[in-house]
Amino acid sequence: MSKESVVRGVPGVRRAHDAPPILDVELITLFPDIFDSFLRTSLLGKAVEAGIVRITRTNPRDFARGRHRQVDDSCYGGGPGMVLRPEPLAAAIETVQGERGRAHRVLLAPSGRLFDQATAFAFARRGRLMLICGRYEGVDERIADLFADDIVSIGDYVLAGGELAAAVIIEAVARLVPGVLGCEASTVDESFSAGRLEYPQWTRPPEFLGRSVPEVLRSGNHAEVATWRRLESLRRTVARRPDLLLRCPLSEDEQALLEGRKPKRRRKPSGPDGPDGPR
Ligand code: 6GU
Repeated sequence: MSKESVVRGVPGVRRAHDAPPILDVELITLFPDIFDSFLRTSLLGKAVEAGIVRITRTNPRDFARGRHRQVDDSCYGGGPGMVLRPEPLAAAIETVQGERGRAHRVLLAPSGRLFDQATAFAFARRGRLMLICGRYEGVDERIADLFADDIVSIGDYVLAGGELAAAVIIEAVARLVPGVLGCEASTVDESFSAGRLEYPQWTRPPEFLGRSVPEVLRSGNHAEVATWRRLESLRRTVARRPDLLLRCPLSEDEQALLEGRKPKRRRKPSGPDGPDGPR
């Protein structure tokens, strides 16, 4: 039997010390140093140290030929800026796959489909990901054609390269992996998971710069707190992200809640939060 160890900083999670990572990310990047402090810090740093998450960085420049190890070149057809040549990227991708196996290969580019929470969940289920970071004005299209299973952007703005986008994706995906967050319930309630923004939150002190924590949150009435939070979450979504409502329209209950009407009666819940549970 293999030895077990308590994962440091992650209460209740025990795994064999030689267990494979649950999330295995291959980063293909010309600037591996960008990720140094990011990968060492906070819960992600702990998960990497504990072996729950493995991030391996590979630099295509190490596969470039010639005295100057040139990875970019001018663009066919003319135009500004440089384009990443396909050979060093292809060699990096194939070497990684030869050594550690096939991965779901994601090319990071502003021309990709938008990364969202659903994609984060899908990537978390994949287990093994390759994030290919573009740079300069772009990547030779044959890399997208021949090597990318997916092309993803993190938003409608242009970054100088895919590295920060890769960091965003790693953080969003890693925190969905069991044992990384330390509190699994927190991925359920939060913004986007149900097509709604998260409700506002407060902590101590109860009064700060003349602003008080809403009374209902200090009442101890769990049912009222839950209803209040649902309403605030809806109000926020309507005010800040009406686009989310197009994809995920208001239910009859939500409509009623927003208009201050009583929702249609549903079956009373049973269990600890039901009418017979603790007050
Ligand atoms: Cl993935 N790459 C670059 N260069 N810019 C971006 C992006 C990716 N996502 C949004 N902007």
